[in-house]
This record gives sequence, C-alpha cells and structure tokens, in this order.
Amino acid sequence: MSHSIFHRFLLLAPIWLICCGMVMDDKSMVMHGNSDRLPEGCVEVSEDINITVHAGRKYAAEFNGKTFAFDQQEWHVPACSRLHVTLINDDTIRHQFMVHGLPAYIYPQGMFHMELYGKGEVTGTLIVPAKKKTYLVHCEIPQHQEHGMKAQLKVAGGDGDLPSIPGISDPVTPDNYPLEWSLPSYLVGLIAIFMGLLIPWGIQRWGRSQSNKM
Ligand SMILES: [Cu+2]
Repeated sequence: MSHSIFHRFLLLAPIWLICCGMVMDDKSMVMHGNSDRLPEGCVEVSEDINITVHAGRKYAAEFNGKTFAFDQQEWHVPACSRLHVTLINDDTIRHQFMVHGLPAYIYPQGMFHMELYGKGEVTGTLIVPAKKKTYLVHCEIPQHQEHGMKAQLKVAGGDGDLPSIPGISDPVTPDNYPLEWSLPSYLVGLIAIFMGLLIPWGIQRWGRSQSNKM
C-alpha cells in the first residue's frame, strides 16, 4: 500500500515542479521563472528582450584579482519588460545566474534563479517590475560572488550602482592596510634611518682601517 502511494507521489512530482515555476534536468535548473504574471503597476509586457550571459573564469581575466565573472556586468532594461535570459556556462564547474529583490508575490523570496551544473546552456524568463530599481545579479556558489561573479540589472535606469561590481563600482570596504603612526612606529622608523646612515659609515671606516694595516 505505502509502495503505491510512493509511486503516485513520483508521478505527481514533475507536475509540482512545472506548476511552481521550476524546470529541472540533470544539467540545469530554472527556478521561479515567470512569463505571464505582471508585476503591480504593469499594464502589459512593454517589450520582449533576449539576453545572453556567459559565465566563466576567462571573463575575470580583465579584472584585477578576480577569478570568476559574467561576460557583462550590467544590463539596462525598460520597466515591465519580459527577459528571456540564456545563461551559457563556459566552465566545467557549477555557475548560477540569480536575480534578487524582485517582488515576492510573484518570485518566492524575491528571487529568480538559473543554474548550470557544468558546461552548457539554459534559458529562463522573468518579467521585471515597473519601478526604477537596480537588482543584484550574482552566482551564489561559495566565493564566486566575492571573486567577481557579481553584476547588476537596471530597470528603467536603475537607482544607482551596487558595490563591488567588477569594472563598475568599488567595494564597500576596500582592502587597505593603513600604517598607524604611533610612538613605537616612529621609533622604528628613526632607528631604520639611523641604521641606514650608520652602516655605510661603518663600512667606510672599516675599509680605511684595513688599508691602513697594509
Ligand atoms: Cu559561479
């Protein structure tokens, strides 16, 4: 009996996956895709836009100290446009294309999520809201965002730049190592200068005494 319930569940599972905006296979996944629900304030889809995004190590080469990146760091789209995003993974490791901060009444947790488990491509659709806003786009695999896989989607011009977008904006807390001038550091500095003057003088004196012996 319990066996047949299990089988019934297995038959229902793909239906659940489709109804909840999730499409999944062994190579890729699209979660919270939306091609027909209009966000509040949108009367209709303003435009259909095709976007191709590459993800991979080689796109980080132009950014100092970065390891992963998308081939573009910014997209400008009109309010209420429908985006057909094709993500192409040029690496053999996992990469994601995640948009955050979308209205949660359409996109659970405010998130649109695509993922490739290795080389390949996947396409997903979302409709952006009417408001002028900048959305975070990133890959959430540990350390990928920190190492460069971060971008921004500007709807209707956006509302500013997000921090640490490679080639676009500076980090909130830049890596810098300021020298704190305290009494010990002044003393160390003075000793270093003194030693720097003393050593050549000592060598010169020693050289002279050696030549006097000869
Ligand atoms: Cu990644």
